[in-house]
Amino acid sequence: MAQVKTIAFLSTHGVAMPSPRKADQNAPKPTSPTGVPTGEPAPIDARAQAGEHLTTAHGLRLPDTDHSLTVGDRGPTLLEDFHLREKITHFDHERIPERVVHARGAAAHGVFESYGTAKSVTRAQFLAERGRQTPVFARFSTVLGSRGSADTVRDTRGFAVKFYTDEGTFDLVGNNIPVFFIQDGIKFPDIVHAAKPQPDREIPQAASAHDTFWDFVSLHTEATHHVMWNMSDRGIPRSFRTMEGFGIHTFRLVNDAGESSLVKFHWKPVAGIHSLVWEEAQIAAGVDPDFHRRDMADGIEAGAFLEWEFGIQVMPDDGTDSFEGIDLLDPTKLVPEELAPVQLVGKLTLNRNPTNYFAETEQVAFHTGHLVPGIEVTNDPLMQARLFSYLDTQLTRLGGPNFSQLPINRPHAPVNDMLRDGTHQTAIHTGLAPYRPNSIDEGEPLVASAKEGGYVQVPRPIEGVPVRAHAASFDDHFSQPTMFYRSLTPLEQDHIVEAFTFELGKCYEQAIKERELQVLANVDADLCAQVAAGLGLPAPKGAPADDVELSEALSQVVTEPGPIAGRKIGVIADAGSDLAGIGKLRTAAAKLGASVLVIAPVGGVLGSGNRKQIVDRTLLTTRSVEFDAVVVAGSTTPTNDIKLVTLLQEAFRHCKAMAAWGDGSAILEAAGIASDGPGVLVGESVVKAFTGELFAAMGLHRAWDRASYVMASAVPPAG
Ligand code: HDE
Repeated sequence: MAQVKTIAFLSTHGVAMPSPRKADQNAPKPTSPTGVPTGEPAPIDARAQAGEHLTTAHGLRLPDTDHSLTVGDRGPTLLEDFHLREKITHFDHERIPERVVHARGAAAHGVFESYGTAKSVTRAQFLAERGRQTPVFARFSTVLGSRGSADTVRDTRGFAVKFYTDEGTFDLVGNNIPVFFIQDGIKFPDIVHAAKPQPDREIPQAASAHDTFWDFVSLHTEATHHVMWNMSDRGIPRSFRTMEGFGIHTFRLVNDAGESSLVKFHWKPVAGIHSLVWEEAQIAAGVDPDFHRRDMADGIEAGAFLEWEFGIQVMPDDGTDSFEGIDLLDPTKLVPEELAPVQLVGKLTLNRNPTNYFAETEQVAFHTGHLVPGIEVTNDPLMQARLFSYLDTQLTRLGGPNFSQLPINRPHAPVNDMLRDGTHQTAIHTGLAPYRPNSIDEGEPLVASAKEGGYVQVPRPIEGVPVRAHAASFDDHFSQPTMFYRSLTPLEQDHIVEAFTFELGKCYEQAIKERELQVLANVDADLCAQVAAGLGLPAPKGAPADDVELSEALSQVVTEPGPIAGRKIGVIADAGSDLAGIGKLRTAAAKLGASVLVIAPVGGVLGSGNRKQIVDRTLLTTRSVEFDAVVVAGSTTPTNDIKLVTLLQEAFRHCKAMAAWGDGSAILEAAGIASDGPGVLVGESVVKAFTGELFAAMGLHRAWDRASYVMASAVPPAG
């Protein structure tokens, strides 16, 4: 609901009175700067929003904030205007440096509930104890773009989760792709410099389709596996709720008995894995750059929470750091689920939107070194470098070493750290002895043994001479990319071909295209031949592996309908439409957590009384990309508005569920969409069979029978 701004009320004497305080001006629940609840409200309001009058930052009441102090009403401004200078100075410093990578993000609060099934492998309480609930904050991001870039660009997505456990904060800072570009953290600046906009003109924004990216990855073949995932449908997710998440690195879990196992972490979306199609992603980037963050915020607001099951693949910690011939320390390799099934250990539900983007989403500080007893790292050289980086970057971004005192970063476990002073210190520490050993505080704070919850690493012998080298097993850059490509359905393979052809087609340097074709030749000859044909270049010969084991789990195409919570149905209607039918559709969809948005020629309200329908979108304010299904309501008057024809044709071309009831089918036909076409449903009226069929089609994500139309380069059906 739009908020009406009341500047001031007039008292009965016509004197301006302060407006009543709004609920969101109340102070947050009081906690100490280190996160410990302080019980009764603090005497001083922590949010500096106390009192009814506008003040300076130092509490001086202000008579006016709309006029600078000037000499006469047409004269120069006085330097003496301390209010003007304070207001502008604060404003000038409102921004902090954006993240070097993952700058564009959106986040939500939620809860993690443990199934207790990981107890045999870890002593981490938030995983081991069945039914235990842990508050979480999850931030999703793109990697390459700036803070203001579009959501639906082709890119890897960050999937970072902060668990505020009673034993300390655990951060799982992962991605939606299970492998990484590089095997050693020392190369991270290289890949990021190559992938970010080119330094001369700073273009392209948030895109890998440019020479420097392809220059680097074609020379640096360990990136091939990640690039294959990026060029697949995984690079353009439909929404955050339909992304898988991965911890990527191998972690070490340790149980109560001190036994350790090696694990890979997985987030399995309850809504299923679902992606955009490329043309849809491109259109959405223009018409709604906030596509993903809007989807998450709207869904949470509507009660369609985002859900994932948390899973682990468990491998023996037998000292070899490898499993079935796969080097577990190499972050460019995954472990196929057929070899080590994902065991589900808990559920994540995101159910609350942040209150303030800056205070929460922008200031949240993740760190791979935020670990809890029972979860340890391995010698993966990428992980090892991250352990340094994430603490270091916060010093610049958040301006000093006290960022753990910001509300979003405060641990929920009690903190007694003896860290003192520093920029932006907000705690008023008491006592005289922030040092150990001491006698003044009788030796406190005490250190904790493993039994008392102390973080004691499992013993692991390390020996060797310092070298700048990797194990020979790191040299296999191609067998898993080949496995990935060949494990997908032909449809998904087509999308990869198109993505490579698009990206390389945007490069200027011929030598770079040719070198990347050589890389593809070592992944799969057909893939290489098709991309080469699209580029108009000869296909080089390579030596792809011909004996790779395939992994069906890598495909995201489903044959059984999944849930449709959070999905959107666009209904084309006007004042004469069967409004009662729309109401029925809305009720049926709402039961499954999906929403109906009415699209009419002009805004306002259709009908009145019980049948009334509010117009959510007009043909001017929406495009088909916003919807998972498009339905034409019965008795809607046909129109030759080109925007409607475009909307219907795009929805058809993007393989969305489409339907019409009553004579609404004539409007589909007029747009060139046959009522008996693949994935097109027509019915007499909105009855259970009609909605059931529509929801099942949406649960399949796409009507892939129309797959040939998805290719942006293919021609849509003639009218
Ligand atoms: Fe990051 N990464 N990264 N990264 N990363 C950052 O930390 C870095 C890596 C990932 O929503 C930065 O707080 C280095 C792998 C996510 O706030 C920075 C290396 C994976 C996020 C940084 C890596 C990631 C970041 C930027 C190589 C997947 C967003 C601001 C050693 C497992 C977290 C910040 C959020 C953020 C550095 C490698 C994922 C600069 C040096 C591998 C999801 O510190």
